[in-house]
Amino acid sequence: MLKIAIQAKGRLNEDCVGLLGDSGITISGGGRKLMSRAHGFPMEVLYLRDDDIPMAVAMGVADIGIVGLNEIEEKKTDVDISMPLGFGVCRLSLAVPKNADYTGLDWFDGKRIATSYPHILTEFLKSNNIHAGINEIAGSVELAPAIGLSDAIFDIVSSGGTLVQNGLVEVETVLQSEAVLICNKNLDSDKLDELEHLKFRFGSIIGSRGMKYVLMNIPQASIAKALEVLPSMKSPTLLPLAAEGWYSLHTVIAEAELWDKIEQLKAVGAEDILVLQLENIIK
Ligand code: PRT
Ligand code: ZN
Repeated sequence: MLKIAIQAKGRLNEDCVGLLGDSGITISGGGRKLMSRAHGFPMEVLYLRDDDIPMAVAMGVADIGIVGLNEIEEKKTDVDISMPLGFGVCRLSLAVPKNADYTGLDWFDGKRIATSYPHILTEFLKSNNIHAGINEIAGSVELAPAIGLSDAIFDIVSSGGTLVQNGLVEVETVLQSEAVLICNKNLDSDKLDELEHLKFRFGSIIGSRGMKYVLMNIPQASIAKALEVLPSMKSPTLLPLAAEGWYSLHTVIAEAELWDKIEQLKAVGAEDILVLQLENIIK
């Protein structure tokens, strides 16, 4: 039976539990226990701090885990990355005080940079031939320049709000990160098989996120024009209506382009357009 390590509490916990839940896998007890049994899939869930998940998976304490790519890159743990999961999206960036006369990477030469990600930063500085001091601190990195602990910071940025609040500006992005599914490198064939089943469920859920199922009535004469507008997995479904010369057209549209497409479809003659929540795309 697979054992999955997820963050006990923190930013990734809710999305992990959400992804499992959408995949038909519920867990009882939540983060209050160290371990619990999943329902809907033969799996045990281990709740850990995110920092400990890469090592736990590398050592086989857990077979698989969900953690930010930033943690994997920092710890250089020997695990396989199975799939990106589309949540926990952030970046690791260098930021300087907003009044600094930043001219380019050379600015960092001889400066001190505070971070919780010393290994990623060391590699980046080395590959760019920059000689800067690194102050490793565990938390509240963004406060370091204001209290004189460093000249700049290297930290996780998501909306950028924290940098603005602390009078800092992002000047270089070093790593794009998101939550990833990781696995131990020596899983036996039974566990690899179970992992494939799990990845299939995750893939269906992730692929359907942000997609809408759209139905509309359309006169036969407009179908060719509508098909030019529509993206679709293969080709949209067309069903004849009882009314002569009319069809019901069904398709899937990404949320980001939904209103654009709807306007174009209306312009070519589509009517009675229904937009439905899409739960799952199983390919
Ligand atoms: O207790 P535990 O050790 O498990 O958790 P933690 O406190 O170490 O980590 P946690 O829960 O804060 O973050 C877990 C993971 O979420 C990180 O490793 C990233 O992969 C991911 N993630 C996504 C983020 C953010 N977005 C994020 N915005 N992690 C941290 N932040 C912090 C960042 O450090 C900074 O202080 O949010 C602030 C910046 O946010 P913005 O939106 O103001 O730019
Ligand atoms: Zn942590």
